[in-house]
Amino acid sequence: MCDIYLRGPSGVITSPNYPVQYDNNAYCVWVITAVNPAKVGPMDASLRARKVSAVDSSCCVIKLSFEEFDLERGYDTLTVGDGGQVGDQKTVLYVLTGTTVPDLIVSTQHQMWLLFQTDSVRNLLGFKANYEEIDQGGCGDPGVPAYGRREGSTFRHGDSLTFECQPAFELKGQKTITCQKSSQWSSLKPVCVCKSERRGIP
Ligand SMILES: [Ca+2]
Repeated sequence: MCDIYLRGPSGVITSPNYPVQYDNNAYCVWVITAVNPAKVGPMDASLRARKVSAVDSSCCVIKLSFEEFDLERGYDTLTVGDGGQVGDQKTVLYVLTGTTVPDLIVSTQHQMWLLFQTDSVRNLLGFKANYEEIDQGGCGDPGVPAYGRREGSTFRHGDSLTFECQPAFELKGQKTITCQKSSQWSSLKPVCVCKSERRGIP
């Protein structure tokens, strides 16, 4: 009824009917597969050649981050697994239920599967999640703030990015963020706000 196969590099997954309540007796499957076989910079020509000649889908993993999560606790569940074998208990990463928005989930393989199951009574809003393929051992590109610039262009564990704003703007938030081992940035990227907004403040 809802078997959905998705490709990278990014996209959105929502429960059926979202943002309206999901149905009873739902059984929905998603499989996300990374498409980018060699996410390496132009400086790494030899690395690129090596990676392409290797198994071409082994480079990237899938990062899943939730925006909204609202399931009937204990009865309606979203199971997230590593790889493409939907329902394989050995590959289950998390069985999610309830109303707390889960933390970011990163697969270890180039595929991730999701299985949404509901029982025969009581429906809630469901969930909305974003997926993105990222280098294994990395956090993904957080982007550059509007009216700003960024130093650093690698997103692997331990890498840092430093942000700066154009002359008429000032930075709000963390100037430097670091990719943590959890594959999450230490902080959200900062924003650049117009300095004139602060005029009149002593
Ligand atoms: Ca239910």
